[in-house]
Formats: sequence, structure tokens, C-alpha cells
Amino acid sequence: MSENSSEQELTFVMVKPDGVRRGLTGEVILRLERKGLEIVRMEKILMKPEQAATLYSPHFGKPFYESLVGFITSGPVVVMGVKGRKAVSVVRKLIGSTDAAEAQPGTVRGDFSTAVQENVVHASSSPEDARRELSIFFPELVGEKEGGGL
Ligand code: 3AN
Repeated sequence: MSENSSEQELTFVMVKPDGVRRGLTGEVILRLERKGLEIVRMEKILMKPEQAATLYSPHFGKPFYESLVGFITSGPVVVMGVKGRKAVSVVRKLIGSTDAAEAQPGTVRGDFSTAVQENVVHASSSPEDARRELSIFFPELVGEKEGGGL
């Protein structure tokens, strides 16, 4: 095998309520697959408040926390487990900066939003975050074994 399999990673990706409402789920999937990433799990859900609290626990206490949890539970989201070489950083590059007004054209946020909160998509920012976030929605992907699910 030419690729270093130790560089295979799983990451968590979510099309947020604004992205689902605007019919951008397919656009996000297209960009992930076109890059060569594999969607190993995908589900459309209405996120429970306790799932939102766990997902955004690093932001607890920040001025935008309540608004963020309210927004993310306001409508359906599409949650995904995504696999590929260096998947965490690859997906972060594909989605662009948090503030979509600053995101590069060619990224999802750069092409489809100008907002900070309604910025179409979320993806894990580190392998540690990916494990924590995947465990909320797809616990079977992050088993005991290091690199579980790969
Ligand atoms: P990212 O989604 O790019 O990893 P984080 O983890 O810093 O960004 O923030 C999580 C989410 O919190 C963002 N996607 C955005 O919706 C929201 N957020 C972050 N910073 C702000 C802010 N200053 N004002 C409002 N919402 C914010």
C-alpha cells in the first residue's frame, strides 16, 4: 500500500441547521467525496439539548454559548463520520475559517456564508476533538482500541 495507514484518521463533520435548510447537504458531501474522503456514517437528526451541551462544552460560559446551543438544536442537522488520510486537517481546510466572512473562496464557508454562527458546517479541530465529538453521535467508531473504527 502506498499510503501510510498510520496517517488514516476519522473526523466528525456536521451540516448545521442553516446548511440543511438551504439544501447544502449534497454540496458538502460532494466536496468531501471529491477530495477522496470516505463517509463511513451519516444521519439526519434533530440534536438533543444534552448532545449539544456535550458537543459545545469547550464553549460553556462564553457569551455566545446559549445562542449556539439554541441554534444547533433549532432544526435538523446531518452528522457524519468521515475517514481519510489526515482527515481532520484536510476537512478543516475544505470548510474554511470559523468566521465565514474571512474564509477563503473555494472553501464551504467561503463560498456559502458570511456569518460566524450560521456558517453551514462544523468539523472537528483536532484528533482529540474528533474522538470526543464522534463518541457523542457514533460511539461505535471510537472504541477502546487506539484508532478505533479505522
Ligand atoms: P469551528 O466550528 O470553526 O471549529 P469553534 O469551535 O471555535 O469554531 O466554534 C464553534 C462554533 O461556535 C462555531 N462554528 C460558531 O458557530 C460558534 N462561534 C464561535 N465563535 C463565535 C462567536 N464569536 N460568536 C458567535 N458564535 C461563535
